[in-house]
Amino acid sequence: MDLIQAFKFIILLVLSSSALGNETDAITNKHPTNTTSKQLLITERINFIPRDYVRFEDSYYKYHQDPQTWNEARQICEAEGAYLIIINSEEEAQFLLRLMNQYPDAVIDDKSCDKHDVFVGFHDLFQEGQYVTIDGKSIRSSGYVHWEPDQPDNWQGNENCGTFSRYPSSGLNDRFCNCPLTYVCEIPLKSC
Ligand SMILES: [Ca+2]
Ligand SMILES: [Ca+2]
Repeated sequence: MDLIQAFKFIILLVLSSSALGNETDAITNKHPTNTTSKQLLITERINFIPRDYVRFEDSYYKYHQDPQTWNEARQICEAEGAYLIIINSEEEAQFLLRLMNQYPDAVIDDKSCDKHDVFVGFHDLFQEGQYVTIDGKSIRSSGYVHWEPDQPDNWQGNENCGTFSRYPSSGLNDRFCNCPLTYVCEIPLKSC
């Protein structure tokens, strides 16, 4: 090995050592030794969040642009380890509004019955007029019951599935379950 080759070898050694150090730091940051078991569970849970979910406070959310019936939307959310969004506060409703506004009419499939509405996780399928969330609680106990004007109206005696509208005013509505709409799935960190 001549002098130039020896010099290149030393440079390579230094670079390799530096790269390994960075990788080790990344692993250490991912699983810090002083992390509590609950924090570690949440960290591991985050690693399993499906693609395209975005975080707001204690949940992750995904806006699905492909319109589906309410029941199909519910099942797709469940298949992703999520549930059809349950709105629990005005803040969460405002976040949902901002999320929906990122998807203008032009990017939503024309099969949507209303490009201003998304399906959310409540219904009155069990008893007319008794609105419950998909986890079986009364909508009042969810913490957010802000209906659009003149809603719910059970239009044509057959509106039983929950929506949230972004236009003309934001709020809840009851709509036909089988008329396809876009929808939002939610994965709460609290379920860890
Ligand atoms: Ca109804
Ligand atoms: Ca209605």
